[in-house]
Amino acid sequence: MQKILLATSNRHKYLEFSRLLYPLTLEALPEDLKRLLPNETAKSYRDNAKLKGMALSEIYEGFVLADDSGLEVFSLHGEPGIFSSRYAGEGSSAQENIDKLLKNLQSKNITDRRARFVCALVLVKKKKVLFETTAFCYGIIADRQKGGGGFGYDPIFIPEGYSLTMAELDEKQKDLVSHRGKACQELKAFFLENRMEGHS
Ligand code: ITT
Repeated sequence: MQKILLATSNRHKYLEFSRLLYPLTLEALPEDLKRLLPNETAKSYRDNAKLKGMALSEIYEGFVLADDSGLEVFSLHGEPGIFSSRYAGEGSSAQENIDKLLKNLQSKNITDRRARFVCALVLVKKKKVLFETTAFCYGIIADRQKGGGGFGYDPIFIPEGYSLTMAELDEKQKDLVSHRGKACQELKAFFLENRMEGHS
């Protein structure tokens, strides 16, 4: 089976994708190639994922996998959305983003806390998109943050059917319900259906 280059600078995403796509082998983006990741200037998750996948496909012959993901709060008109990683400003930390979101909901007295995680996934080879999908994980925003697992907004997101935040679930539970987990199930099926190990 050929290796797949993962077009992300986010170590947490790399670790999640690696366990979700096992036994496919993922290659982390080497430090010196991270500068090739383009700015996310598109208006949709899908187009941002494509930007990342295509950019790395310029210099990598094999499969390139890219995703763009985010959290959407319905009562905030989909915020933080495609700006999830920089909600509190360029270079903001996960904690600063969480604080901004909770403060926003509180200051606007918002009681409808329904939200969803989104993951748009794109598989590219030789600058051609071979597969793409978008998957969701629905839930609500907790009143306060809890748990030390996961990353990003996990400490404030309670998936539908659970009373714990994503950061309180163990990895297996998160993978079963997460947006990224669902997108990866579809990608694995695509690899199987198309016997991609022989593809060149
Ligand atoms: P790359 O662009 O290099 O892949 P990134 O972290 O900026 O790294 P995204 O543009 O896809 O990746 O932004 C996703 C942000 O959405 C991420 O930084 C988190 O804030 C949030 N997010 C996405 N998936 C999440 C998850 O499973 N749990 C918690 N937060 C998540």
